[in-house]
Amino acid sequence: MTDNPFLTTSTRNTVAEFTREEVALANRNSGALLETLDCDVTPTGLHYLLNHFDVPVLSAADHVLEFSGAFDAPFSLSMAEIIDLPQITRPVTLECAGNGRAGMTARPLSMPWMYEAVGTSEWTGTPLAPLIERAKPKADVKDFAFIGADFGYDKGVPHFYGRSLTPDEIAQLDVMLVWGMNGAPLLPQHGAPLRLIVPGWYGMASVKWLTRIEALTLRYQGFQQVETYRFRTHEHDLGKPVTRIHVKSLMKPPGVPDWFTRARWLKPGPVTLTGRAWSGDGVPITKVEVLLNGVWQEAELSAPTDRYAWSAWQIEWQATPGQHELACRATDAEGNVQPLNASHNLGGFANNVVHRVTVHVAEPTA
Ligand SMILES: Nc1nc2c(c(=O)[nH]1)N[C@H]1C(S)=C(S)[C@@H](COP(=O)(O)O)O[C@H]1N2
Ligand SMILES: [Mo]
Repeated sequence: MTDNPFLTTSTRNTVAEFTREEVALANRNSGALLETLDCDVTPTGLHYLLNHFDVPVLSAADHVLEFSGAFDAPFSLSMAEIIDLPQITRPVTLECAGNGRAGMTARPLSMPWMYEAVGTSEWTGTPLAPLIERAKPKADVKDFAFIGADFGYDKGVPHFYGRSLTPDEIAQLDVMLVWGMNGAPLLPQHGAPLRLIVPGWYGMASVKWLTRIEALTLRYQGFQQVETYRFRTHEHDLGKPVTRIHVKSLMKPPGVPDWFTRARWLKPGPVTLTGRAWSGDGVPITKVEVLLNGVWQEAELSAPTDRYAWSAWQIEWQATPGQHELACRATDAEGNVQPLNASHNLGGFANNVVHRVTVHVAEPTA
């Protein structure tokens, strides 16, 4: 029994590292279970959640999407009219910009994600760009604001959750107006009855409970656009906006877990390590390396099911008795590689440090 490192209970008595507020946020905003990384499509109920305010439970029968502001031909659409528009379904990997925040030293206080704020769903809806065209934006339009039905306060500022995209961004990104997820209507927590999906960008742009698209002749100044989601190094730094997803990979934790620590127990012998890798803006993954016995080795990569969906990878490993630290890191077609150490910014955004998994390899004790 001396080789069972899971017998210790001392870590259960350590002082809580996280604040009450972080724990409460973590209870509201669940993450994906990493054991589902084998699935091309994350099972619907396991897709991560990030809801800033209270989830509005809206009625699809009464819901209206309004085009307002600097349009020459503004109009409104009911859900029945939206569902009648040309329909597309595509798998898109969505990741929260705050994913990895808890792994930063000098952890910013917000939703304390470790690795799990990512998932892939088959989103069904209609392309957004033709609808914007149909509303005829005036020549001097500089921004389109997307406003959700959820309202609350952040840093004392009351606001509806809202984000914007410029005309150039609308032209470049394959933005979808979405009402379906994995073959079923959107669930309330994922933005029912209507949301935006901005493929290739971090999740904050994919506004849920969408009620209004407003054309603006000045840049949108909403809280979620200008006050947060920026790479800031100090309080008075305006910072660059957070946009596209940074290259990343995750490993499905091999073996079985210890309930409390989640450390892994693995039998000696051959094991297939698997996981997923993705990057932003539809840039393909070109390489995934796995740290085995202290050496980075190239994994076998599968083609993704869609330009905006993650890629599966796998590699064989001969697990030898003892404690090992495994890690994976991805490279994309633009040469971006995951860093070995987390960088820091005030908001705790876009931490794409390599995923490390500690495994204990020994014969099972029962
Ligand atoms: N209206 C509204 N839209 C929103 C949010 C929100 O709080 N309110 N959260 C955003 C963030 S930060 C992310 S990461 C994604 C998460 O989408 P999901 O909960 O469906 O995974 O939704 C985005 N859209
Ligand atoms: Mo997010």
